[in-house]
Amino acid sequence: VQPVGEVAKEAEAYLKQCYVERGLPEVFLPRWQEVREEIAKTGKYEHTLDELSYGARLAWRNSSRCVGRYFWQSLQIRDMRHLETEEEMYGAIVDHIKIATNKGDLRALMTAFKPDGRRLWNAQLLRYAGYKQEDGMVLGDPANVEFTEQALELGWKPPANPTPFDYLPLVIQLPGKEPKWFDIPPEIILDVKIVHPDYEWFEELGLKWYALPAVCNMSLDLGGVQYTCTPFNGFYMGTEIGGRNFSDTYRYNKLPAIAKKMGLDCSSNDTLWKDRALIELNVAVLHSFKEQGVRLIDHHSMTDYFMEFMADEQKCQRPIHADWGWIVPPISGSLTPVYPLEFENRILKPNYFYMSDAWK
Ligand code: HEM
Ligand code: NRG
Repeated sequence: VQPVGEVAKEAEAYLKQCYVERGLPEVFLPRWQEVREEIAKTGKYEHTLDELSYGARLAWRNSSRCVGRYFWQSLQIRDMRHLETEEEMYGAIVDHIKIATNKGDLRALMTAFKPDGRRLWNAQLLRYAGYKQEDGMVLGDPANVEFTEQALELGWKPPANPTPFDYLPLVIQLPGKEPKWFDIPPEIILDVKIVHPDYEWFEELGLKWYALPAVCNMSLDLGGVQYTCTPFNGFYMGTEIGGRNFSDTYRYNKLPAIAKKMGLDCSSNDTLWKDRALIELNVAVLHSFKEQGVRLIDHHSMTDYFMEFMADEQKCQRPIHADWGWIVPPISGSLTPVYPLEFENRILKPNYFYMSDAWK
């Protein structure tokens, strides 16, 4: 809980930006008057839906690690601040998944729940379980081992025959209460089988990935209010899946298997077998999403858009803040126009911030 003076300061700064930036300066003073009185009386205040919506978009625009910010104005917000129970929230999240997935024509969406400290324990709405096995190996996604263990402790039961791609349950926790878990109805989840345009053997790797990247472990810090439960999504850039999730040695680690199938000489680094396998894996990801009618973007197009985002911001005389190591894609970085740029990485508010794991 922040001191009242802090809340008031942040509220004033945000409301000013919210109204002045949109050419409504005359709204600012009366609104700020009202909010100031509310904060003096109760220590807090509520955003209008318009303030919440614009704030969520600004927080995206300020996310210096996000290369997708060209689309910041397209974010839609569902106001679910009136919901109380875990069951109601579960229903709203199921709706979020359906609306955002939109049968493959993904749309950028956020669902905002009451900012009272409630949490989703998940890192994303959709993610695959990671089961630590007796030999120390992991079945599934090693990134989710800890969360999977938490879900098991809460009584979630994995399928009778665990696979590398079992969807984890949603874990919802209200302030001061025990968390509750809920299985996501499989029929609302859209996923994409990974095949290669030229290599028929590729599908024997048995890879698939979900369409909807929906982050839900970050807090929207807006005008002195912490929205700790605001799942948001856009759509994937192909390299997130092909350049990291499937290829990192500490994730699905698929490059050795792909290189072997390609018949590459893996005995030495300088045959570039990893690099060649990595490219074909990324070709397969882009091809599969496109063929199965699911929106995603390649890293060349996305970084071109990022240059346009920078130009748009310059036109509005706003500084651009970015985190180079996150903006440059994890493959073929030097082929993209962002590679030679230098950025200042300042963290403006509103923004999305990491929270500590809810179970710690
Ligand atoms: C990070 C792309 C939409 C906020 C990222 C990353 C990529 C990306 C590639 C780096 C992820 C990583 O390396 O793990 C996109 C694309 C979008 C999109 C293609 C499509 C519209 C959004 C939306 C929001 C958002 C809708 C919020 C409203 C963020 C934030 C990060 C991020 C906060 C940093 C996450 C972290 O620090 O872990 N984005 N994004 N993005 N994006 Fe976006
Ligand atoms: N790299 C993560 C997802 C992080 C966010 N990426 C987005 N966000 N595209 C992964 O699952 O691979 N988004 O809101 O669209």
